[in-house]
Amino acid sequence: ARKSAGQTTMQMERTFIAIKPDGTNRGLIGEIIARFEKKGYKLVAMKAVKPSKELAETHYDALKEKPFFGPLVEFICSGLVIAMVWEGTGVVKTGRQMIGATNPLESAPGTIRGDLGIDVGRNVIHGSDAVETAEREIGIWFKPEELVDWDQTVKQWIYE
Ligand code: IDP
Repeated sequence: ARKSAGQTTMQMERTFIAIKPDGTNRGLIGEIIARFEKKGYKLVAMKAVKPSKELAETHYDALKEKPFFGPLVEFICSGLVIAMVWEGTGVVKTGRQMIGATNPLESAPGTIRGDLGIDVGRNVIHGSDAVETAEREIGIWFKPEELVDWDQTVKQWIYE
């Protein structure tokens, strides 16, 4: 937990963010990373992967009864995924707000999905929905030693 003036309850936390194969194919990697960077969040890990079926199925385990599970897993495994861990105050919830609603047609303009997508099955990006989910997903995609311990030296200009 981080304490600063006027901000005593928000947590320094981590979230798992992944740019899906539609996002990487469409050349949106830089645009998406830029949004998290400019916000002030700290990049803790990043890698380019073409996920195995096992990895995709484990990641989306909670959705295995859904009719779209098969196509979803196939889609995630179909190309390049940029897997990332971002850190900062409230990054799980704020990251979800920056990403927008699951269906891009219902995502507000200004959000990543609202600005960059149309179909729910091609919604460009994944972001963890809770702190516990984030911990689980980070553990699925990254080894502990892949999480980089570094000092974001501008933090005094981001946090009061
Ligand atoms: P989230 O990604 O916004 O957290 P979830 O409900 O966890 O949304 O669904 C995971 C992913 O499954 C979505 O991002 C989307 O790619 C896909 N998905 C969700 N609902 C549908 C659907 O009705 N049809 C096709 N794909 C879907």
